[in-house]
Amino acid sequence: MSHIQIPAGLTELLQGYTVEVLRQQPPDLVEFAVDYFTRLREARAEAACPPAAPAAPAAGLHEPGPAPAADGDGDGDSEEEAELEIPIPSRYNRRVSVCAEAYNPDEEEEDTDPRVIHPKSDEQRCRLQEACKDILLFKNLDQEQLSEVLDAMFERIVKVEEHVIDQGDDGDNFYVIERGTYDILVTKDNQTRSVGQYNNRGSFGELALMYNTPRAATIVATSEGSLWGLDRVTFRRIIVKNNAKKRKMFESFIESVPLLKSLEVSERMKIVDVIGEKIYKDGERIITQGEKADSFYIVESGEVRILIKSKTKTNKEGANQEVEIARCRKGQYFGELALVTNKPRAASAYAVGDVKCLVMDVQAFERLLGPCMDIMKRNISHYEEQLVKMFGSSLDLIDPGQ
Ligand code: 1OR
Ligand code: 1OR
Repeated sequence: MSHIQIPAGLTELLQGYTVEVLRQQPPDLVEFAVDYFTRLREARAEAACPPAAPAAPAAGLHEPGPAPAADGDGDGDSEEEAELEIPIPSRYNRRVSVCAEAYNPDEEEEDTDPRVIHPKSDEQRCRLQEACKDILLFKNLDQEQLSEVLDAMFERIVKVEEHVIDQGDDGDNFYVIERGTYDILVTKDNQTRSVGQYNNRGSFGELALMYNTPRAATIVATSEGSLWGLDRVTFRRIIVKNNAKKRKMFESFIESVPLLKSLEVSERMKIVDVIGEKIYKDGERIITQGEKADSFYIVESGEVRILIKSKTKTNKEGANQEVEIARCRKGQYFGELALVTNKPRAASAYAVGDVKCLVMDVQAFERLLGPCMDIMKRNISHYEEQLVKMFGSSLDLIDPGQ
């Protein structure tokens, strides 16, 4: 429609700069621009690799600064298609582009999809990797998908009382918490109540992006905080696409878990969407007695020992010893007690041989497992009976841990 020719790549170039300004809030915009574009040019010069092909030898794991090259292919012929090609001299030697436009999530050839890249310093990348290492939605990604997700994430600093998400809005980003505390508020029948909190870990904002629904809750910072955002397009392209694979992988297993039998099929599939698979080696501790709890586990394969510290059994040094109180096998669950009672972990859990568990965070546990709560509570009352049988009298005999 416009008669003015917008040079290919201009929009993305300015967008990249604007995003960095908004994130870093530099005091001097001109100074920052000089810095930003100089780094961009340097990185481009370094990354002289042939377009759209496996390229030069990989550089180090952390690549400094932004690295756009000119639209070397010369095929960015319309304004919409304009992409800023960025040869990333990265661990994957792939030529990528900064572009936040639509894609086909079913498209098989991921490698040709445009990629969103938010350049990061080494320091930022380290913090990002640390914040993402326990994010369940990232657990089943392969290394390349994970790298694409990390490249696309951007830092967002939040102030106390800032609304990160408002219930009812359209979904724009998914967020991983680096630090800070956040309240989860849900408004129903004109009444707003707090239904949970995030405390310096976890993630939120996946539901609107996964299911194309309005935001289901409001998330408000209750302290100063730092988040890593992932845009909707990248989220859908990678996480949602991966969920289709996850459904295939875990569907029949989830169908077979006795605890989940009372759920509708669609409810069980929602569980698959948000679970992550974690793998443990023989003897590895999965849960520590006395610690705060934020996850729930289902044994997918292998065996898990549940041990409790007894005050009546001590080792030579006089320290309380752990005694085995239960075993969990394929299809059984553990780690529900602390979530249901809102208390520290009552026992520790260890892998016997190699173990795979499906893991769910406490928010998903509360949101999706309500219909299974009666079964869990019944089993918890059995724990108490067992406890009396095993230890003769009361909970006083159990060392509460740290
Ligand atoms: P979203 O994209 O809908 C709000 O944006 C986010 O809050 C949501 O994704 C979840 O990531 C997160 N019900 C709905 N959303 C929740 C809940 C929740 N908790 C966290 N989120 N419930 C609370 C469970 C502790 C159920 C409330 C009835
Ligand atoms: P959690 O979140 O407290 C430890 O973390 C988990 O061990 C706990 O949830 C249960 O899922 C699991 N008493 C307490 N916790 C038990 C018990 C148990 N068995 C399994 N867990 N008893 C064993 C009953 C056979 C009674 C204590 C002797």
